[in-house]
Amino acid sequence: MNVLNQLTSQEAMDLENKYGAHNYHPLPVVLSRGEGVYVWDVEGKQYYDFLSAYSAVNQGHCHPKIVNALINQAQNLTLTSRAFYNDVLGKYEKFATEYFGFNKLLPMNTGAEAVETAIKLCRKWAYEVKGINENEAEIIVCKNNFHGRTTTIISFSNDIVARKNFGPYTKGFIKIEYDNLQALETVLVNNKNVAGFLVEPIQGEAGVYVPSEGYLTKAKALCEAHNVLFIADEVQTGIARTGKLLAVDHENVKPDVLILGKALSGGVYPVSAVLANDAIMNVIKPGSHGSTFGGNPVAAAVAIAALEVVRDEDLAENAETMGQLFRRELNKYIKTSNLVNLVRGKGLLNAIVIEDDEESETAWNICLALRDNGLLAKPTHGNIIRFAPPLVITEEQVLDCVSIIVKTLKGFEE
Ligand code: IF1
Repeated sequence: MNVLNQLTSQEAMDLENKYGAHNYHPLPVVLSRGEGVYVWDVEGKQYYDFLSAYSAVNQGHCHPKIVNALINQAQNLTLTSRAFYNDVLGKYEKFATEYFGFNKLLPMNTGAEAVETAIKLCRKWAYEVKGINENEAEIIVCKNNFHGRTTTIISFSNDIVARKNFGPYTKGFIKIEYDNLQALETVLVNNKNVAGFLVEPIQGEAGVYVPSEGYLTKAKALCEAHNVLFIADEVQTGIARTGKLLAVDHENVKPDVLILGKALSGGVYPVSAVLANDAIMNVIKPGSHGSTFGGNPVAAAVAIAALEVVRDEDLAENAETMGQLFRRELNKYIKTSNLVNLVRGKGLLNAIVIEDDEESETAWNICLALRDNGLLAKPTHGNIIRFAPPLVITEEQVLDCVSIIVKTLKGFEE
């Protein structure tokens, strides 16, 4: 078979199963094109994308402005490494630091790399500025967190599948309950070696857990009172996903360290970043951190375009409005349903909780039926389905999708 021949869905799945590591269990659908809120499979069937590549495609699939930025830069200069300067990185760093309100940006590629970078930055600041004894820094994290899949990050995960048999694990992390200020304060009061608090403003993978109103504000205040860095992982919740540019903006909380990824590039290229002010970022000196592709000209050009699209197309406002419409319309069904308990979320990061246990197949089976009805979504657990369409979705499309979702769910009602 000539690999350039058009594959059938089954042929494509067979190739992945035979030649690819089995580190995922994808929904059985083979996509070959994306545009805006739509994707098409190899047989030409159209779907609404309600996952958005885990919130990396907030600007819509293959946004022309972002793709053109990729093409134009790629025809001039793709990669110099940071051994030399290039004529795009500084422009991007200036644009992005002003866009988010920080002095400096450290460019990386994946979300996990940016989280790792933030951990290193926090530790180095703790030793060289706060004065914690070397190798004794602790970072507070939340149970049911998801921050990526590197060895250090899974060391503080409580997801058995994500961490089993990957030890020995990295030390220096203290786990507390999410959305529990007393738990945070207790650790801060009793442990003088705390360097930072790493938190998702909304826990995405855990099932779109939105913390209590004021949690982020009070957590930040507790961190300030104890000279501990508040580190916001906005890889999934950032870039307008929750109805504000950042999820922390719902409470006007300014993190000491901001972690971005995914939609920072509109899903066109791996781009992530860590932002902080000079008092923190200046502990990083030449040679103390780096990456071959981090800050490359293509990433910089794509990220500028992706952020301009968010601003120019008012995507945060649209996410807020369309998210309210989505939850309002879905709740009309939920209040009559004996299958779905609730819908929760902010902006266009939402999830439904189904009356079933975490290990059940119900959510998976519902996603298979949604696929047959022209909408793609993925469960986060056996009883939770995340719904996160691109932020360019229109009112008409939201209403169409709610009707698809309701029709599908009714097929599973007792
Ligand atoms: C997978 C989850 C989502 C993230 C937050 C850092 C990262 C992620 C808050 C790391 C990445 C992705 C990873 C992907 C599935 C997806 C995911 F299900 F894993 F948890 F979105 F919820 N911080 N999340 O959500 O960024 O290194 O992947 O670029 O690993 O299966 P990355």
